[in-house]
Amino acid sequence: METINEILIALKLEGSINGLSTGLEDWKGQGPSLSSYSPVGGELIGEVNEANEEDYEKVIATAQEAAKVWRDIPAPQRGEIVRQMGNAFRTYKEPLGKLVSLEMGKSLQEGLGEVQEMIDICDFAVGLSRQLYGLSMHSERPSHRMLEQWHPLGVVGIISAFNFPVAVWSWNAMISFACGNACVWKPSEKTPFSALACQKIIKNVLKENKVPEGVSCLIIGQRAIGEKMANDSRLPLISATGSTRMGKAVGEMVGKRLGKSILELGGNNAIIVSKEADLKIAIPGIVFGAVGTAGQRCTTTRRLIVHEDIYDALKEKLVKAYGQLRIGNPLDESNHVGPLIDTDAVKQFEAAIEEAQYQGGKLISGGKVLKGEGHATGCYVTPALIEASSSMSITKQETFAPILYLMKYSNLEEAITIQNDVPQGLSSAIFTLNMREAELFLSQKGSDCGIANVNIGTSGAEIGGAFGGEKETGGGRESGSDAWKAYMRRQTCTSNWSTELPLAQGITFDL
Ligand code: UN1
Repeated sequence: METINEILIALKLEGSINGLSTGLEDWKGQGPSLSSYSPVGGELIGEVNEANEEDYEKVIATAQEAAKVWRDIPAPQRGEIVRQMGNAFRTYKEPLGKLVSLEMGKSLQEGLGEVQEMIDICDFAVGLSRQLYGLSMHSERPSHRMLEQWHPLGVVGIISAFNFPVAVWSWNAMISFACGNACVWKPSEKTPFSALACQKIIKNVLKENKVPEGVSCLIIGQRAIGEKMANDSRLPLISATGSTRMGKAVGEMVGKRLGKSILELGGNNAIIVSKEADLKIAIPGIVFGAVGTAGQRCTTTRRLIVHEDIYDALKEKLVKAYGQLRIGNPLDESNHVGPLIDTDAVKQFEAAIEEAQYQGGKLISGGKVLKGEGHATGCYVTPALIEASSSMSITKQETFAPILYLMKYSNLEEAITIQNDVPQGLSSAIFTLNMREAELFLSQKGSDCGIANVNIGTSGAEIGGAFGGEKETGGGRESGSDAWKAYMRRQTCTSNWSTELPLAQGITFDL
């Protein structure tokens, strides 16, 4: 296996990484030093300086200047530059995917998948750059033309989480670039090097195209930097991904200054398994949804609502599947589950399992912290299966770890009620071959989530759809479909080419 240095060399980051890459050539952060350790084997990935107050001001000013140049470049030409960014991600897919795996702890397949998601959103944004359509309307006044058009917002602030260190930023940034905005990105302080790698790749493309590098700015720091961004009216839009607690704070700060926000927050996603499900596809869908990324996706399957007639059989199959899971170094492709991000996350995993048992749940598989060779960081756990009831309050909380609560239902309406009866509303799924059940689940009486799947698990959404959820998930939409509209401002234009000045609503005003 390659060492960290070899990966960084492949990314051409070695030697140049010890500085904050902000869009200002060779400028370094002047704040305290931040060390990034891998949860895989505890190795130090590198150290980087956080931004201080002065750095923050420089970054915002640089982005503002760059935004003025960028917005004047025709959208399809901006799209061409985004196309080149996609190609650069293709070139660096392997080392970047490995760095993501190493720094965040997800499996190599998922690290590579994350980079693929970045490539895909670049392709989407290229097409979008020729499709930023507005409508035209018929004016009620003669010889008047009415239309709406979309303009860039300026500088967009992106706050991203550790669990998708690069892909979620790219959903926002690539769409935002096509829309004509500059971006300031605050990545998670737990994964700064994955962000630095992306920034370096992007900067090179901007440089080659002779456009200001400040179109893509990075700012590394802790919560205080995120708060500064949320309160900063020079950032008309803040797109934030993370916990509901964080999102409520950001939403409040942005709301106070009447800014715009896109919030993509916690999920508590359930799969309903009907007695008419094809278990051959349901089992891998459930297991991948629950243990993929070690249960640290916002789309992770956290609750399983199973028809009583098949409950025992399904439970047996799941216990067997969980027993076969290999937990260890995520860069070793024979392992299914890597580490949690840090030992704090492990403590939360243990506390939730203890609480679930206290509330009457029964642990039927996993739930242990692994120690010893290959698991020395203390971040590796065996995914937990817990028999539970929907009335247990712990099942209504998002614990960012691989814990799956199993529950029984007797009719589909009841299952849908259980599925919706949580504060979060991100993703949901049903496994059934019964068309009436599937349609009820997708109807207005069905799932109340932003994502509703049939015969597919809750995680692994494609970039072409709008991504996000309702209730405490925050209501924002990112990525595909018409999510781009949130990154632009709409302008309604009415133009009079007559020789009169008729007023709307038939009002007369004679002088
Ligand atoms: C997240 O966990 O914040 O749908 C994003 C999925 C991925 C994205 C997850 N495409 O699971």
